[in-house]
Amino acid sequence: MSEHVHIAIVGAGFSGVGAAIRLRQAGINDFVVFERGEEVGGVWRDNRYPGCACDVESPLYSYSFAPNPAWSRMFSPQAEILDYVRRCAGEFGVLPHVRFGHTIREAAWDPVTKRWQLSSSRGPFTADVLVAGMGALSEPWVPGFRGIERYAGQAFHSARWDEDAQLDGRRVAVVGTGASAIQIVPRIQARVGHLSLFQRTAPWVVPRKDRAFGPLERRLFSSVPLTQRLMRAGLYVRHESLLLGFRNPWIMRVVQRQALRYLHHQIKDPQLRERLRPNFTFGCKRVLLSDDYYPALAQDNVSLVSAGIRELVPEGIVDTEGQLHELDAIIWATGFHVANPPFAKYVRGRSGESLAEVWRGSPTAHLGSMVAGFPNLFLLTGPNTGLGHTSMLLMIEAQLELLLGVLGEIDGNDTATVEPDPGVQARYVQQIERGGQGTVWTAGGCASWYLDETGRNSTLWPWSTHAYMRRAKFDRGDYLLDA
Ligand code: N01
Repeated sequence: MSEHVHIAIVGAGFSGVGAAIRLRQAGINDFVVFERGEEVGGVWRDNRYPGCACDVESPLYSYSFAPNPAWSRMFSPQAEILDYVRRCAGEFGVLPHVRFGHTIREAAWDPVTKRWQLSSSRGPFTADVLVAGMGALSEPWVPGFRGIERYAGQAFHSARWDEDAQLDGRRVAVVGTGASAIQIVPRIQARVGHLSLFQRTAPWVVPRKDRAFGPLERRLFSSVPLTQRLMRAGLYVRHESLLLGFRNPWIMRVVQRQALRYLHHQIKDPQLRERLRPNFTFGCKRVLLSDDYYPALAQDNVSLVSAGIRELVPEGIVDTEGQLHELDAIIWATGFHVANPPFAKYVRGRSGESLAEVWRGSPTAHLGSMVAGFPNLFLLTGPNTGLGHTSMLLMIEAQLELLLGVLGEIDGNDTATVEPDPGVQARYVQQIERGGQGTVWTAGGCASWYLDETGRNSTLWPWSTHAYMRRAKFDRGDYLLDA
């Protein structure tokens, strides 16, 4: 016998916890949150590498309905963000709804009962509505290098940091130079014996301009909440104004000059500087914020390896120039399965096809949230809801309002199923496609994880978050409704 729940939310990260909070605030309590881990927090629970912090300012990287006057810094560290999600889950009454240690392995729509059949690691469930809050950056990805299984030393992914790893005084490689790597490198450089940083593409790096919030400021945030709301509004406007450059790459040339000056200022060795000089337009890949990345690379115990990786051998990594880098540990800072999320393989719609089969490597969804042929499935942080310029929490909250609209239709009008009209979805996807043309993400001359295997941007929302908030409203006429 399957246990039936009205709404099944999968994942207790920022989006899943946010969904649970908004449901409770709307008076909906018939829901369960399935979480594979043993605590809430999603990526902020899983990413525990040294230096892990948010690269969006905390007053903006937080729920609008739960300001946190206690943030210690502008860019808070991972532990504080995790603590914030935990506290929100507790204070808003979400925890009693969470089933920890429940991994959803399959979800199939049953057209006869009009329910989702869920197979979990702890037994079967059925649900009227399935809300996927698994996140876009939750499945670590390690390239399948030749010989990877033969390597005899320690190796782990940045998002699965090995607390017992012996790094002090050892020969360590970091592979990758994305947002994770540039936070890790400065924190381990002084501890390790030698650090080899494998760089395939030099990223754009700009100063982080972090600062602590003093006790006075924090007291002001808690006694006059308007002050923190004003700060959030200011940050919101500043980030949205960056969009002008992302949408008009020529503007980025000005910013590029500043970033190159920063590189010049921090790296004195002209040869190293040249190898750290990016060869694509600023903003095409995620811009990295760091004050200590370049200085760490200039230290004597660091080598920047810009040759590719040919294979792994028991002793270490052999690069494409044939040089063997002997290693005690490898840290894969190589990113995540984004356009091909593993969950897409196990969510099956009305025809029995999985999302992966329908998407064929290029995900699409109406308003980034619902997919034709997959009734009552709602994807949080779905296709084209990602951002390259501001806080994801803004998109998540806008999606949650849309979710409440869908649930209002189901619960208020005795509608059994809601799914987007395929024609409406196709037109929406075309608009997104057109909106992305000419932006730095598609025209900036880089290969980023924003683009899928077909070269399409299936990840980012190409306009302002305000435009998405306006757009993501439930409009009955756009959906096929079934009683
Ligand atoms: O992963 P990435 P990440 N050989 O995919 C390299 C968020 N985040 O974990 O640039 C050699 O960005 C790859 O090289 P290239 C944030 O949204 C946020 O760092 O493709 N190298 C790249 O350098 C971010 O964007 C925070 O040429 C290979 C790196 O691995 C997202 O997570 C902090 C390779 C992967 O970079 C992912 O960041 C951290 C190969 N075969 C992360 N394959 C915050 O502060 C890949 N690489 C909020």
